[in-house]
Amino acid sequence: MKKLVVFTCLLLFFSCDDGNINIPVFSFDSTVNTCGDLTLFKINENEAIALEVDEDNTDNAFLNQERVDELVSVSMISYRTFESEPNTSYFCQSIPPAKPLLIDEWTGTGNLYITTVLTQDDNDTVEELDLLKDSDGDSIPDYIDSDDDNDGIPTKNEFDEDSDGDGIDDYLDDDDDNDGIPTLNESITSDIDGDGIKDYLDPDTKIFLPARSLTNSYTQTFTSTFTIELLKLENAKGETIQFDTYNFGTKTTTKSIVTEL
Ligand SMILES: [Ca+2]
Ligand SMILES: [Ca+2]
Ligand SMILES: [Ca+2]
Ligand SMILES: [Ca+2]
Repeated sequence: MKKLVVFTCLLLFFSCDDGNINIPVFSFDSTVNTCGDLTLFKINENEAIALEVDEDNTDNAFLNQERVDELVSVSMISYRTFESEPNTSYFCQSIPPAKPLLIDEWTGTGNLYITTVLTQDDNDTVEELDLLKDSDGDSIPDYIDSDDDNDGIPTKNEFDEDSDGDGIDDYLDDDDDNDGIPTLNESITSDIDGDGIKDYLDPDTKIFLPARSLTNSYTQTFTSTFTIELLKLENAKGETIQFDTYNFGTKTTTKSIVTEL
């Protein structure tokens, strides 16, 4: 992990007043890991950078909210080099483990800004670009409606079929066999006349049942981008690492929303 000081000078952000320092690579990919409540960290071989956000993140509440370039208070920023690569649980322990051996540590300050973007999708395989379209009129737009015709059969299970040939695909057809009884009120499991066709797809079978219960499910994805302005880190020897703007990286969290209708 030793690098020549000339190299560090080329990187511009290290101080160059020491001819024999353990110069780190300071090269991380963009994926931010999290631990506890709320440590953000990245590990690249024998180096790691971590910071502690001074916020409550119980149930991912902090990560799961939209924000634009919001300044967030930070209680710790630390950059460490090790004798060997630490595992991902390293920063998840209140007392740092003895191994791998810490070679050096830079701590300091910076202004952390977070932008979190929310995207939502029902993952029903239908491309639903019109965010206002609500095919079944249940006030849930198609792109987050897992059952676009409210017939009790998820869109992903009846996509791109037109069982009764009426020109309406099953996922938008609330009477899939065109027998006048809504699919929601026919059995989707029984084949009462034994002809190999389930009742809800069999126009010969007309048995009106109480409506099956409806649930809606979709996924919320929160993508947080972390940027540190005026990052300044210093080790015990007074060597510094500085960035005007350091792109700390991104963290994606997902949340499943399930609603009984
Ligand atoms: Ca809808
Ligand atoms: Ca459906
Ligand atoms: Ca149809
Ligand atoms: Ca029917």
